[in-house]
Amino acid sequence: MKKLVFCLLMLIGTLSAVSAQSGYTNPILKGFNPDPSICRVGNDYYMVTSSFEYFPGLPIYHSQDLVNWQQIGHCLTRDSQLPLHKVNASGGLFAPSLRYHDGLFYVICTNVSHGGNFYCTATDPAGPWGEPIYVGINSIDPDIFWDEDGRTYFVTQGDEAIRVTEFDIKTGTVLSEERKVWGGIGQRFPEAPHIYRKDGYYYLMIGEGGTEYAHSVTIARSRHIYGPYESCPLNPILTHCNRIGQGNPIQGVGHADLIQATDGSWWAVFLGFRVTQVYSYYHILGRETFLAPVDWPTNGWPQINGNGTVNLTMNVPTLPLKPFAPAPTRIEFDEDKLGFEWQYLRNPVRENYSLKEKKGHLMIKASPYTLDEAESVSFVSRRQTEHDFIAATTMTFQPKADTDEAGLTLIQNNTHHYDLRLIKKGNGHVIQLRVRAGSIDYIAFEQPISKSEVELKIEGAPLYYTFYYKEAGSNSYKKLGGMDTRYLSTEVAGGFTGVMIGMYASSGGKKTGTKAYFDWFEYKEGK
Ligand code: 6LW
Repeated sequence: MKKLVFCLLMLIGTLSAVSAQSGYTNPILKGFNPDPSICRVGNDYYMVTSSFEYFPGLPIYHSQDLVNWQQIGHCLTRDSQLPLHKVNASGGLFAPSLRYHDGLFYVICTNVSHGGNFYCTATDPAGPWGEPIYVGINSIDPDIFWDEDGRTYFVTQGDEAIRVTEFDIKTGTVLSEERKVWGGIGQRFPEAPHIYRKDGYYYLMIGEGGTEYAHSVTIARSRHIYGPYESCPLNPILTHCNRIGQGNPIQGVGHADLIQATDGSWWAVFLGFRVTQVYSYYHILGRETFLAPVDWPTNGWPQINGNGTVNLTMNVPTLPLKPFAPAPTRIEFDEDKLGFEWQYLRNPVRENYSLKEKKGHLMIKASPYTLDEAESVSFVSRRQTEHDFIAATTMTFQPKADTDEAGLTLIQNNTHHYDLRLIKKGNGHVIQLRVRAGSIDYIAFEQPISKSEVELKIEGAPLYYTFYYKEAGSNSYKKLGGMDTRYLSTEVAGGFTGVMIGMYASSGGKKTGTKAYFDWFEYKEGK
């Protein structure tokens, strides 16, 4: 009997631990992952973030607990879906919205450089997604709202106010005059609108203040889709641009989407950025995706995490956690495809890359374009996801011309990057750190090397990157030098993306076709 009671107590203990798990860490998507939008189908949650000039476009993530996420694909994987020819840094794809309706997933987005607003559908969010259907409305941040009477509305940003237009979801044809419905509480850039139907109201939630330090989320409601909308007395319902948010390492919170979980709880996903140091006003990782609980009384106004601010450590109950196995830190290039974490700049020239040409190696053929150009450079990259990290690779590169270069780069955009590269100098080779920060362009460090096979390593810390190299046959890394992180920050470089770590090869205007071979790549978070 005693045994039975003991077993029952153990069982109850285990069950309550599963259903009332407490706490998680923000951000939930680290590194360049802005403008999140979320939907739920049964117990599965899906999220999309924006991707600008990177290809493939619009990463799609999956979760069963809202805390742990795994990338399952991209929405736009074909050149026909995503033209990015000569797109400037932070051009291309702006904020998407992800919705599920009647058995179909919808992503609606804007290619600000080619074609404007469009949407695509898929039966499986992992893809394949259909060809874009373009909508002849000029704006950014579009969303689709399905009303209970079967009508569909195109909801979007406007210079003065959020605009709502009835449209045909099958063809993208606009069916009504556009109506300006709500201008927010008067901060700049009313954008990122989403409409939710709840308790007989249309709730219109938007981003205001612009996507920098004054960013916020505000909400209004109406009994009619076209308004008049009444502003929530608690607005803004999320911002760190106030006294409570002033010393928070997370800044710029805004651009949110709401989701109701399987257990009835409400949650917000939104963007924010982690500054390199509290009060430093520099951020390098780009805008990331955060999660906060939403308290939403019936017929009441929603409150995000109580007072509208969030933390890195969230001490709140969560859904039962379903973590994924951690991704491997080292890639040997043994597979015949790169994983979903890898991105090209603009539409890649496919023949410039191969995982088959030399077994277990990634081959990158030098393009005549350099990293300074808004072109299809020979380059493939992954996000910097933490301030503290180590990235390393072994590269074999035999430059033919003085303009040939290949290596590992930290890139915020084509005018702001640090290149740890191998080039030809006279009859020998050198390892250099080239710094490009706007019109500042110079070789910060240089060391001769005698081999064409070299290990390259970058160590990241909040304020400083340090660059190392190791010649084939040598036992230890040599330090080449270091550079402040801030010159790659969004505050210095501008734009909407974040620092990416890339392998690249360029022939600097000539057509040498020289190939670089990368044997493995390692990325580890932490000191
Ligand atoms: C996006 C706009 C914004 O379209 O920045 O944070 C723009 N908000 O809503 C680019 O991400």
